[in-house]
Amino acid sequence: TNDGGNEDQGQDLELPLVEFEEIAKATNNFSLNNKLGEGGFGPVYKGTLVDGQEIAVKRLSKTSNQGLHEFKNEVKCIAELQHRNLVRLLGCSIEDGEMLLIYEYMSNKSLDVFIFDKELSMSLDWPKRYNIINGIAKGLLYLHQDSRLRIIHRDLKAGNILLDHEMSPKISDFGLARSFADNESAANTIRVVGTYGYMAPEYAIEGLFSVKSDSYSFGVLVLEIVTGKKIRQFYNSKDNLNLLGHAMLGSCSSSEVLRAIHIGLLCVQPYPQDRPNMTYVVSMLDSENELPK
Ligand code: ACK
Repeated sequence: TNDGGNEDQGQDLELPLVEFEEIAKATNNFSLNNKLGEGGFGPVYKGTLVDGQEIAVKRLSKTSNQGLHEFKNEVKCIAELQHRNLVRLLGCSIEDGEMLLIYEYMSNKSLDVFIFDKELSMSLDWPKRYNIINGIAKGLLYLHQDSRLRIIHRDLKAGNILLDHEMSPKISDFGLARSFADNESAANTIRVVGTYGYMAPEYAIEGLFSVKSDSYSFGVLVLEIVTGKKIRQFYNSKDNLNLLGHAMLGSCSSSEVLRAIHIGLLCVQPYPQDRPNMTYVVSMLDSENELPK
């Protein structure tokens, strides 16, 4: 294993090709017959390994330098990650300038499809929704907390949450993720990447990202999962969000729903210092107790 030392974001990465040699070989045999859609880097295909395992393959278009940097960043981050709520990277290969990332296949696609499709959303009952919120929180806590990684996702959204056959959520798409050093709690960037509507105000406006900017995106996501409404479109309209929040709080009785709405509203507060971190969120979600005042 490599213990990394100081993370240098710009530094070149040695791709873990050795461990993945076999998979890289096997990728010669998969059929890239069906395209699943366009991801952050380029097209995503469904494939099958020689042993029959279904996979999702992200292909990086050769032309984009920026894409190359993000590709390397994603590999670097993901190669080290193992958690039940993160999409597993199975391997990668670079051949003739073409780069492929091979992931486990998530048969139920993305949460974005599920929540906003009229028929599919009916199958998402409240226990499933709560389980999804819980899983996303745990995956995000792992990213933030793992002492080797300390990763800020920066593009958490319904489209980046994939569902497996049991409807367990897994966070995907780490191309925009950044590690941060031990003594750092926030960092600045001039290249703001992510998705408007899910972006914390300080990140959208000043490029300031931290675990608390991920908390904000998580809050938007939670409110979307609970309400089935595109909360991202209420962006920049704090009054609307508050009104909506109060309407939601007034209209439900289950204590778990109330807890989720409460957490969502805490997370979308305008100032990062007022938002809870993921440790707090996970403990609230797990707690049987009354909501704090
Ligand atoms: O919402 P979707 O069906 O789920 O469409 C997008 C598309 O590829 C572009 O990102 C799908 N996708 C991405 N990764 C995977 C995966 N590991 N398993 C299944 N589908 C995936 C995503």
